[in-house]
Amino acid sequence: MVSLRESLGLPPLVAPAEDRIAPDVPDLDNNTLKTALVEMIRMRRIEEDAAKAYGRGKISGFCHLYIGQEAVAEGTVLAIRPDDYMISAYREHAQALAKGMDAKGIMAELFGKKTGSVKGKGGSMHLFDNKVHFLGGHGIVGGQIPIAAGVGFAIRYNEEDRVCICFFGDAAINQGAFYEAANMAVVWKLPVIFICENNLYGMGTAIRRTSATATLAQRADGLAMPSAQVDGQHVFRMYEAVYRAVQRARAGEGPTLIEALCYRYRGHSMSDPQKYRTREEVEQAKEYDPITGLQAILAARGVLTEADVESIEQQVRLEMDEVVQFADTSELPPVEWAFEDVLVENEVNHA
Ligand SMILES: Cc1ncc(C[n+]2csc(CCOP(=O)(O)OP(=O)(O)O)c2C)c(N)n1
Ligand SMILES: [Mg+2]
Repeated sequence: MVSLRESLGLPPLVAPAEDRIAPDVPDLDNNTLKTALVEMIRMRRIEEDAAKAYGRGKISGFCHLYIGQEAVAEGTVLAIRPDDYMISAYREHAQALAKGMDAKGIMAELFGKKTGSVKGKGGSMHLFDNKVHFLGGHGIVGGQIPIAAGVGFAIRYNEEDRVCICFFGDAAINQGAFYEAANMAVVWKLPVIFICENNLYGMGTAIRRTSATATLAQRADGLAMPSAQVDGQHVFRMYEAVYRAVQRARAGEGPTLIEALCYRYRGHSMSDPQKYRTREEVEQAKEYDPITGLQAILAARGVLTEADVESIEQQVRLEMDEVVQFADTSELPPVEWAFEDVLVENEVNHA
């Protein structure tokens, strides 16, 4: 039987002991990689806890989980600076955490509490924190893409050397907004890195039914934009691709499109019967889990034992228990807050 990886045209995985970062990209030391592993475990646990809280009726409305796609966010963060921008769609909790947003603020926002990152008024799809340059959380498919081009324009206008990372899904690349914004980004050489997370489905529709091109990376060809299709389940491959794109962007050479092949283990949102795929397919995708993949590399290098992993798991569990407790015991925002922060002049800081 053809494996999921083969069907995607991905090269075979390198043995963990031999797995290295490409020579043209700065290597990452073992401590950085250990921290990356901790961050990926935090991403997964906060999402698992969000799922549990959703089940207990603590979170209302939509809630889209990122479980399985952690290497895309972490590989990206490893290749950028804290002052770079990041903007995303509604599957953004883990990306917000990776960018440095406070876990308590994220969970409290999901719970709709006043201590949430946007005071409980945005919810799951609208996480935002200017302090760490995370610009949302957008519910309209593709809506964040032109905003990213605008951020890129502002960076150039202000003569800064920052970049803007723009995440969006495989379905979002079919939005006209992508082509309009991407074209301007190429013409004006804007420092935007477009990262299309191809998790193979847009809600319940498989990518093979909606794309005539073999890859989504090749959509950039008609725009004269450099592009690459990468293994988004592997933190090294993501880091390399984003690093190269960031180098180009900071050098004033303009945007790149990165197609990150990945897979979401959970449904599109919390209420998804998943009739469009088989259990076997999901199980196959899990064989290349991004977290166990990095763990295996660190173990093969002798820098991480099973006991270390257990202790990381335990620490993250304690952290997330506290995070959920914080969200649960926080108060709801008062009704009057609904009329505040609507316009910029109106902004009220309740911190
Ligand atoms: C403009 C617009 N059309 C339709 C929707 C409904 N919708 C929400 S998510 C989604 C699928 C998007 O899939 P993809 O871009 O692949 O991202 P993923 O959910 O896989 O992360 C659709 C059609 C929407 N939110 N906005
Ligand atoms: Mg998708």
